[in-house]
Parts: sequence; structure tokens; C-alpha cells
Amino acid sequence: MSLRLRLSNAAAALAAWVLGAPAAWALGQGGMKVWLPEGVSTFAPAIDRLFYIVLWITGIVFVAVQATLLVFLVRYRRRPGRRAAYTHGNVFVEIVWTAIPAAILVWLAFFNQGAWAKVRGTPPPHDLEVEITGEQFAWNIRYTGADGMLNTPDDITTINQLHLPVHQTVLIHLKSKDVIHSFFVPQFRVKQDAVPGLTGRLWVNAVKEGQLEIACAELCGLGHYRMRGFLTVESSEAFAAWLATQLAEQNT
Ligand SMILES: [Cu+2]
Repeated sequence: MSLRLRLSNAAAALAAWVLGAPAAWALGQGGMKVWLPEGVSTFAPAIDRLFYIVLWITGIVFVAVQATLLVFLVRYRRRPGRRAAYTHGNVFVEIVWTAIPAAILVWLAFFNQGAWAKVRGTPPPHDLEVEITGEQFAWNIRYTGADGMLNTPDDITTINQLHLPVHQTVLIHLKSKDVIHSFFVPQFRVKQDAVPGLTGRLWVNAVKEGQLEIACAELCGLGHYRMRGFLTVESSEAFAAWLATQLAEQNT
């Protein structure tokens, strides 16, 4: 490779390394949604904060490591008359670079214990209960009827249409009919496997009205790509009206 080509490659790599990570970070922070879509659940900010802490730590280490690599590439490049030296490593340095990430991991775990307990611990009292069952290749949604209980004759069911009232705590029972699916609503920061034979329990409280999508985040078969649900977060009144329409349609 010619020196010019090598230099231009190095310059391009340097630009990608040094500019790429902070630029993407800035875009993500600026609401341009490069990293994450807008978070619209009550626990989304806590999850995003953890995400960005990890991104900052790994980003700084990444840039530092790549910059060092570049400096070493230039500084210790092959030169006539200079022999390579053999080194066996340095135990002290290895202990340090193992201990620091370990300490960071432990710190992250303790620091985010509260967020974990909130999202995955005992769900808060709920206003609404929904059962969502994954199936090759659709989401079956089941609402309690007038009796407020699931799996009774007055249930209201839909396929791929999930409506939720805004600012209400919804308890979701997640099931699967056949294979492992994964219920994923990026804006909620919710992703949970639906496992046959098990009922997963999750909860969400949406803070903003809008149209979202449910993705299946587990390769569940040939039709996986079209396993797509539509999620509407709306006012309690609109939700009640929609549910009444569904019930009327079901009874005709
Ligand atoms: Cu699936």
C-alpha cells in the first residue's frame, strides 16, 4: 500500500473514531433519535439514563483506546534498523484493567437497583389488565369485559390492535401459543420474551398519546418480519369508546 493511501485510510479511520461517537451521542441527546426513539413510559427516563451512562463510559474508553492504537501505530511503525522487542505483558496492568471494569459493573448494578426494582419488581396497583399472547405471526390482545376478569366469556379480543389509555398503569400478562416471541415497544423501553407455558408479567404507564408499533424481537419463524402490532395510546375517553366499539363488533 502506498504511503498516501495509508495516510488517507488512517485519516478516515481517525475521523470515524474521534468524531463518530460524540456526534452520534450529541444527535441522540438532541432529540434527533439516532440512538433511541422518544421514551413515553414513566420508567423510560431511568432506563435512558443508564443507557447514556454506559454509552459515555464505553465511548470514552473506546476513543482513548483507538487514539492510543493510532499513536502506537505511527510511533512504533517499522523502521530500518529497529528490531521488535518481545514482551510478556504486565501482571499489574492486567489486574488494573480487569478490576476497573469489574468495579464499574458492580457500581452500575447497585446504582440502578432502584430502577430495576421499579420496572421488574412488584408491579404498582393497576388501572387496567390486558393479556397479550404471541402467536406465529400475530399478537392476540385480550381485555377484561365488564366483570374486570380475564379469560371469562365477556372478554374483548382483538388481533394486532392494542389500545391503552394514557397516564394509567396497565398490567400485561404476556403469553405465547407456540414458540418464543418477544414483545417489544421501543418507546416504552419494554422488551420481554413471551415464552410458551409461562405467563410473563410486565407493566407500563404511558405518558404521551400517540401511535406506536409492537415488534416481535425474537426470530420466531418465516413470518417473523410481519409480526407487527399497532399500539394506540389515547385518552381514557377515547379508549373507553374504542373498547365499546370492539365489544359491539364482537357481539354482532
Ligand atoms: Cu414472533
